[in-house]
Amino acid sequence: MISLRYAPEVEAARAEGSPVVALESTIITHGMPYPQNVETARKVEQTIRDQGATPATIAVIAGQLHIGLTSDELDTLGQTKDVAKLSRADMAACIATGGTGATTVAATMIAARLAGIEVFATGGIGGVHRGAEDSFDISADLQELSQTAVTVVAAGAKAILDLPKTLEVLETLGVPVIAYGQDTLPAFWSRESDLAAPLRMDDAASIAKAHRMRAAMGLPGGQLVANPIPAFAEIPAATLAPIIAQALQEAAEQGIDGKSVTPFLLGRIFELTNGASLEANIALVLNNARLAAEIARNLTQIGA
Ligand code: PSU
Ligand code: MN
Repeated sequence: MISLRYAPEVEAARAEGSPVVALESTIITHGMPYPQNVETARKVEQTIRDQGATPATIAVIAGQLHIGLTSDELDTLGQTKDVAKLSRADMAACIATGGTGATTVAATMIAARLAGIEVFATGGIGGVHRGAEDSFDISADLQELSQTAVTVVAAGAKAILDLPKTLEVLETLGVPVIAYGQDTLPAFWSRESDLAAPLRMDDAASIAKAHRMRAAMGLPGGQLVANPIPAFAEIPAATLAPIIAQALQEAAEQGIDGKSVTPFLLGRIFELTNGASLEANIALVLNNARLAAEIARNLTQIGA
């Protein structure tokens, strides 16, 4: 059995059976610049505490799988250059060789399940990239949702991706995609896309019940909750479209591939929007943290 390194507050929450929400670390190391990354991570953690749950930010540090980071660990991770970006394929190798790495959605789900954490809040999941018919670039996050029983709260998939193809793959894999409080799929920086959401739920209690029902039916895999960005922080899709097109073109011209694609695109969109994309990203993560904490509280209320 792998030994997990619990942060003191997570250990305490486990001992008393109170709700815990997992958080990823790739958004800290590869998704946002320093120092906003660390500031945001702290705000996200505090939002979860304010909602009556305990945050557990997941990362591999010097070969140890951490479930919850201390303030110092968070600060160090947020400033360390060249941290590995870990997914299902490489997390075990990183731990085995004493490495340090940040966990993507897929890797965070795996760690959360090992730690008995049922809910996870993030910004956006990885998905099917545009041009995937040639590049085959489909995030391992989608497979993970079909295998690992964690409810993931995100703001939909980013508009840098191919949203219709992402939805198709999720449907093929049998992953429930639940829009929170609306009929259309949210599109990360924008509240709405022109795609109908496969499922809609209007309260955290229903999402928690559906999570339990999947387990009762012996269905593996998690749920994707797509929570629209708050209206005040939204960037209209039409404003972003040319910026995304430019970032995608630059990625193609510079031959960016593999794991570097998503961080490159996010970085360029940050620069091209003069930081507005980051403000939006921060607002939606905080919003997702609130909903995830509410779902975690409901799961605790229902019981195992
Ligand atoms: N969404 C964000 N910021 C991020 C990511 C997603 O707003 O940093 C990260 C997540 O960790 C996600 C990963 O799991 O990007 C997907 O990477 P890829 O497309 O290489 O699978
Ligand atoms: Mn990829």
